Amino acid sequence: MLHKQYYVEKDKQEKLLSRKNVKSDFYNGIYDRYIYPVLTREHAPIHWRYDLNPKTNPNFMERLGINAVMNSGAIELNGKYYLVARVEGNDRKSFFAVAESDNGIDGFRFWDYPVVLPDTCSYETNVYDMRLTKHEDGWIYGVFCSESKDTTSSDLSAAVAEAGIVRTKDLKAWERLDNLKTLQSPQQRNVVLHPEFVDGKYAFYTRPMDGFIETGSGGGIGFGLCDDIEHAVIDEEKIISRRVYHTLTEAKNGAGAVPFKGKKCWIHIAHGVRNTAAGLRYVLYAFGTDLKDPSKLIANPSGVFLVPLGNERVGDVSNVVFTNGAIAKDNGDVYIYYASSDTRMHVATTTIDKLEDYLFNTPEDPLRSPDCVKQRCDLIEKNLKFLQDNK
Ligand code: M1P
Repeated sequence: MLHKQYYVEKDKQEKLLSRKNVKSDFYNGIYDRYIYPVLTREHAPIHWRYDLNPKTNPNFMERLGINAVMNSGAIELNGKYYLVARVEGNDRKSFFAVAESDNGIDGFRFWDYPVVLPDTCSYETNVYDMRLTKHEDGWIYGVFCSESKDTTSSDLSAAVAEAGIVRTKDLKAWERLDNLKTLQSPQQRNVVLHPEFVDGKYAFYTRPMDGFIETGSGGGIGFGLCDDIEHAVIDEEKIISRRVYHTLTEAKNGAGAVPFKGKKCWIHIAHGVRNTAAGLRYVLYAFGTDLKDPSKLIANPSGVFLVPLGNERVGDVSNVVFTNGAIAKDNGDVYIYYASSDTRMHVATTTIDKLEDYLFNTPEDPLRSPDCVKQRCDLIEKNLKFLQDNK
C-alpha cells in the first residue's frame, strides 16, 4: 500500500499539470506573456523524488529532491512540443529531461525517465543548457555546456566550460560526439548549432571566453564553421554580435535559441548581461542575420527584447531571464521559451511577421544619451502631429 501523502501530492501535481495557461495583460505589441510558468520543479514526477515503498520510506520523505527546472531546449516533432529542460537536483548537479505538451503553452509533462547521455567524458562534472537543432542533415543535435573542474587552479570553484555535442532522432536514444574544440578560445558556453549547412559546413554560434565566468577578451557572440560534426573543430571565430559599452551586453552576451528563418532574415534571440550594484542582470535581446550569410548582421534593434518582470525577478539567481529554445511553426507562430531567475520556465508567443517588424523597424541604439533623446523627441513630434491631424 502507498503512503496516504502520496495521494495528496499526486492530486496537487495533477491539478498543476492540467491547469490551463492564460495570457497575461502585459502588452508591447511584440509578444504575449502568460500568467503561469510552463515548467517548474513541482512538475518533476513524484517517482523521481520519493521512494514510494512505505517499508523503505515510512515517513514518505523526499529522498532526491529537485531544486529547479530551467534553461530548456525546444523542438516541435510530429505536431507535439518538447522541451529538453535543465533539471537541477538538490545536489546542484543538472541533468536533462524531456517534457511534452500538445499545445506548447500548458500541459507539459515530463517523460518517466530523464535523458541518459552516454558517459564518455570522465572529467565532466555537470551538464546544462541544451540547444536542440533540427539539422538539415537529418539529425537532431543537442549542444550543451559540459563543465569540469579546472585542475590547474588552486581555487576550489575554478571550472572549465566546453560545448558538448549529442545527437538523436527521437529524443530517446542519444549518441555523444566529441566536445567542440575552438582553437582561438580556451572556454566556451552558450554554443548553438545553426540548422543549415553554410558553405557546405556545419556552422556554430560560439561565445569565446577567457575564463569560466568572465568572457574577458571574448568580444561577443562568435560564428565559426567546421567540416566534421563528429570531431568538431573551429579554427576561426568571427564576432557577429559584439558586446558594447553601456548597453545590455556590456558584461557579456550569448547566443540563445537556435535561430529560425523569417522572410527577411535569420531571427536570433540571445541574452545580454550587465553589471549592477545588485549583481549581474540578464535580459534577452534580438537581432537578424542575412538569410544567405547567417554571420552577417542586418537588423540590430536597440535595447532589451524581454526582461524579468514581477515574480520572474526572484529565484535562485535573481534578475535573470535566459533562453535556449524557441519553436517557429510552419504557420508563422513562434513560441519563445525562457527561464526566469534560474528557477522555472515560461513561454512568450508571437509570430515571424511581428518579430521581423520588431527587428527592422525598431531604431538602432545611437549609444549616447543626447542622441537617444533626439531619437525619442523625433517620435514624440511625429506622434503629436499625427494626433493633431487626426482629431
Ligand atoms: O545564471 C545565469 C546564467 O548564467 C550563465 O550564462 P552565461 O554563460 O552567459 O553567464 C549560464 O550558466 C546559464 O545557465 C545561467 O542561466
